[in-house]
Amino acid sequence: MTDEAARKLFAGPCDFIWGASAVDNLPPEKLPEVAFVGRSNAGKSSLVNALTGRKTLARVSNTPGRTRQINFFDLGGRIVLADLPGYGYARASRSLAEEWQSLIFAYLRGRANLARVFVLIDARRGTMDTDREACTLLDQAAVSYVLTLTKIDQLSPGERTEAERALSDEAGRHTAAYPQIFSTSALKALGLDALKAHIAALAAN
Ligand SMILES: Nc1nc2c(ncn2[C@@H]2O[C@H](COP(=O)(O)OP(=O)(O)O)[C@@H](O)[C@H]2O)c(=O)[nH]1
Ligand SMILES: [Mg+2]
Repeated sequence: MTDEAARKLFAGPCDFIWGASAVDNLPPEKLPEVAFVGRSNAGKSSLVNALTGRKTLARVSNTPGRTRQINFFDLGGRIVLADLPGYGYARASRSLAEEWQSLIFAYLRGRANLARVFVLIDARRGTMDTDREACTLLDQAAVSYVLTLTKIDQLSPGERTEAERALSDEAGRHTAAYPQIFSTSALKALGLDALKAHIAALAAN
């Protein structure tokens, strides 16, 4: 898979195909699938939009926790992108366990066609306890994932180096995490080609 082929895949058609708010209502597992997970406001929807060159494909919200279902997008009939609800959104009455484990974790555990998960970390905040919990769940389910910094445009070069080093260290502490991390900005279109190449390599031919 060349970079050119990856660019072509992401420049082609990408369509919303399914929204699921319950784990018994997921789309057929016909194509390989990659999922974007992370805290509310981590930049999941923005990254999906930036990768596919669509401004409003995945809803970008200023209100944390607004995306309450799993949104599925078909990319060129070759791979499905899944934009998941954020797991950091917890009103006092609704614990992380409820929000995350009922839908997200059931999805992550049971999805046979799930080829890769991207765990998005807001570069300004770094890895938080809920991120580590999510990573541990993925470790236990043996679902392979890549830790991915978002919003790196918000950091100075020095801060960026430090954030990347810290996240690489974090990756080293998890059994199912890729040792290599990604570093991205949806706003400034940084680091997107590496992500596209990684996803394109998983796409069906
Ligand atoms: N500066 C900057 N802001 C971003 C970037 N990506 C997302 N945001 C902002 O972060 C907020 C949350 O983004 P969103 O994609 O809705 O996050 P989600 O809840 O994880 O889907 C929005 O206000 C976005 O405009 C980025 O690369 N750089
Ligand atoms: Mg979102």
